[in-house]
Amino acid sequence: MHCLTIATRNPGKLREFRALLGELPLELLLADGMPEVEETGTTFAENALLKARAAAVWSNGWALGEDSGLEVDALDGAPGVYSNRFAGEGTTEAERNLRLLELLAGIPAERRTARYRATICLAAPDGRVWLSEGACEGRILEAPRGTYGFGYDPLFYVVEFGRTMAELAPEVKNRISHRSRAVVETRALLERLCPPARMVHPPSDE
Ligand code: ITT
Repeated sequence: MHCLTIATRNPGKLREFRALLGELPLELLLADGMPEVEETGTTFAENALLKARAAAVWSNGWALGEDSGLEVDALDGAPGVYSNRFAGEGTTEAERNLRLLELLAGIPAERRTARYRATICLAAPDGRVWLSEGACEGRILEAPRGTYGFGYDPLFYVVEFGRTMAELAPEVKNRISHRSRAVVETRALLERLCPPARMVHPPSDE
């Protein structure tokens, strides 16, 4: 394997995958021009599988799909797999954050517990798939803070750091996030599938 197609239209995710997988001897490709995959699954795993398989078929190569979202305990786990659409199709990140704040209005800090979840699917051109999962615990603040990251990061407070995910430098987010936890297994698998090319030294004249 030399190339891996990343099946995402989300630039924030893509940036993170580039950082998380950047050290592998692998060319990461965009699924540019691939028809949009309808996310009909009801779990992160089902949707990750749909995206990865579609990209493996489209590129006739190896592909990675990821589905992720925010689970808020006071909302019985919503928005979950609907994190990108729960305020309506085509809404902006700011509108979704506002909607989340409206839904949580009046709920005290200790009941605003939440977690990010991510499931990554690696798909081979021959139809084999591998799934891995990661989660990251936090709380939803009452107002956004910070400018790094994307999506719900300005509202997602990481207790151990006393900051929102959007206040943490990207390197820190990439050590603790749901995506970075899910990618550990995927990266180990990719390392086995594409070991670094061995350095071959030409015979020396001396
Ligand atoms: P692709 O399907 O093209 O990968 P998407 O943004 O539609 O992009 P999902 O369907 O997996 O991806 O939706 C995930 C949503 O969950 C995402 O749009 C954010 O709103 C939220 N989310 C996931 N991971 C996040 C993160 O690290 N930081 C902030 N929000 C995140």
